[in-house]
Formats: sequence, C-alpha cells, structure tokens
Amino acid sequence: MTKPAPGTGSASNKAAAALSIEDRIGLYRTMTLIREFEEQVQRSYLEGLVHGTTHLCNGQEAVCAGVAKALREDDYVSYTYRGHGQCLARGMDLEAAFAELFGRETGVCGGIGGSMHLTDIDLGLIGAFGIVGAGLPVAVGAGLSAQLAGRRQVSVCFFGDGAVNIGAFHEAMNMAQVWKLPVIFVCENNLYGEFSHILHTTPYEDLVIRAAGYSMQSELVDGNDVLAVYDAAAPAVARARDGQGPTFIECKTYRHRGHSRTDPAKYRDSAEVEAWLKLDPISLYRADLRAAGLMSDVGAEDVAAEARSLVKAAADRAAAAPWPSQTQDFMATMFVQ
Ligand SMILES: Cc1ncc(C[n+]2csc(CCOP(=O)(O)OP(=O)(O)O)c2C)c(N)n1
Ligand SMILES: [Mg+2]
Repeated sequence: MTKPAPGTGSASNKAAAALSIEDRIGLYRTMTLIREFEEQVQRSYLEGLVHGTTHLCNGQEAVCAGVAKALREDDYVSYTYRGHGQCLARGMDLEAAFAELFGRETGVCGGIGGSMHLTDIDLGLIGAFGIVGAGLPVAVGAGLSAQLAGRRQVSVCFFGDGAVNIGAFHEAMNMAQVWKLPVIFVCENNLYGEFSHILHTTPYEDLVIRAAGYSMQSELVDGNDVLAVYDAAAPAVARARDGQGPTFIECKTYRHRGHSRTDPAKYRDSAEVEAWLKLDPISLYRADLRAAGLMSDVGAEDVAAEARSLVKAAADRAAAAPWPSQTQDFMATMFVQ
C-alpha cells in the first residue's frame, strides 16, 4: 500500500492566516460546490445525459480551490480533462457547464467540446487539455504574453503526475525558468496515471524533485489541505507577478473514483483507498472550521444542501436546452462577443 504523504505546507499557513472568516468559509463553499457538481455529473452520466466520457475530480477539490483563491480575475488558468473543479473555482456558470457536458447549444463551448473541454476565456480559463502535458507550453505562452505586455498577470497550469514524463513538460519548465515567466506549475500528484501506479512509470513519488533540474523554486504540499495549498500558491503568485519567475507546486492528493466513468479502479488496494478517503479534503477542512468555531455541522450541511440544489437546478435547465445547430459557427461561439 502506498502511504499517504503528509505534505509540508500545513504547518506554517502564513498566507492563509490573513484570510478573513468569509474567505475561509468561501473556500469550503467552493470545494463543496465542486463535489456536488461532480456527484450530479455522475448521476447525469448514468441517466445518459453526458455525451462522451467524463473524468471526475472528487478528492482533489482542495487543489483547485486553494490555488484559485490566490489568483486575480484576469490571470490565466489551464488544466486537463479532469478540469471541472478548476472551472468552477474560477466561477464558471453551472448551467453553461452542464450544458457543455450534455452537448447543448448553451454550453460554454456551444456544446461541441464536452466534459474534457470546458473553457471560458472571459474567466481566464484558456483551455482543458486532453493530451497529457499539452497544456504546459500553452501556459508558458500565456505567461510570455503577459510578461511582454507588462500586464502583471500570472499563468497557472494544472496537470497530473503523468505529465512529468512528457517532453513538453521539460521544455515548458526550462523556458519558463530561463525567461523568468510568471507561470505557476501545479502538479496534482494523485499517484496514478490512468491505471498505473506512479512507481510503474516514474522512479520516485516526490515529483517536486523535477523542479531542481531547472533551478526552479518549488513547494511540496498536502494537496488535501486547502489552506496549505493556498499557503503555497499565494506567495508563488506574488513572486510571479513581481517578475521573479515561475514556481513548481506539487500537491499530493488522490482521486476518489476511477480514472474516467468506465473505470471501476480495481487496480487500487482497498486499504489504500480507505486511508485516502479518511483524508478527504472537505471533511478535514470542515473539522478545521468547526474546531475554530467558524462553522457548525448544521452550517456545513446547509452549505452542502444549497450547493446540491443549485447544481440540480442548473443540470435540469441544461438538460432542457436545445442541441447545437449544424450551421453553428464554433469559433464565433468561443471567442467573439
Ligand atoms: C500524450 C498522451 N499520452 C497518453 C494519453 C492517454 N492518457 C489519458 S489520461 C492519461 C493519464 C494521465 O495521468 P495524470 O497525468 O496523472 O492525470 P490524472 O488522470 O491522474 O489526473 C493517459 C496516459 C494522452 N491523453 N496523451
Ligand atoms: Mg495522476
């Protein structure tokens, strides 16, 4: 069994200490909304509403919520096919997100992209990449454009542990560091790439080591601790904005479900799964908020109930939306107001 890594970020919580009570509860809301969204996606999939497959991020909510909290509205974010959480953390409209999964005209990409391609340029969501590692050079390009234009924007790139063995990863890391680009590389190390444990494809589990090869600032954090993630992301974003270059952040986490909807994940040891379920980021954070006297169990249930009802209503509306017309101009839907 793979032992859950403790992470290194939760001890200090320096940036997180400055968060207001509202912000702290907001992080709980964001994670809960993402969880409830994914649960609804699962139900909708079983009802036959989702076209194509879907990759749920249950268990990994603290990574996208914690990083998104550190960003400005005009920053850039790229991610993978497991990107629903990043989109929601940036404020994607729930109905438009479901409509995209359901292949409807009112979807964020006009219903043509589907679950693996949720994108909204107005929210800085510059792309979901199905090709492993493909988002990294694009994020570097976005960072370069921001640097050249002097806009002080930051480009954040989320990717899985599988991406670190792709050539584009190394090219992107190298260029970002040489040119001191405002890029944050966020590796969601959930220990598996599809059906393979990380040690079958990579000689070690701590991928943060890779940053040293590029002399890049790096952080290894407990990706199931939302405040630890924020604590690593906030200073990295501040450095990038100030022209001090990129950071590589490895977030140790775990996906609760299989790789995609058709994967029962039988290749994982049940003791390993159980150990990680006990480290569920939402339950852990709820306990933290309760201990700090910021939220009662009833309050937490209210947040979940509200999120559940919001996603259900959004999914219902999306399911009633029209199909895309065959003459629809895809590019116009995506980029032209
Ligand atoms: C270049 C490339 N090779 C192989 C695949 C097939 N593939 C799809 S997802 C995946 C696993 C990626 O794992 P990871 O990067 O750890 O992300 P996770 O699914 O765990 O979030 C693979 C190999 C692909 N999409 N692109
Ligand atoms: Mg993985």
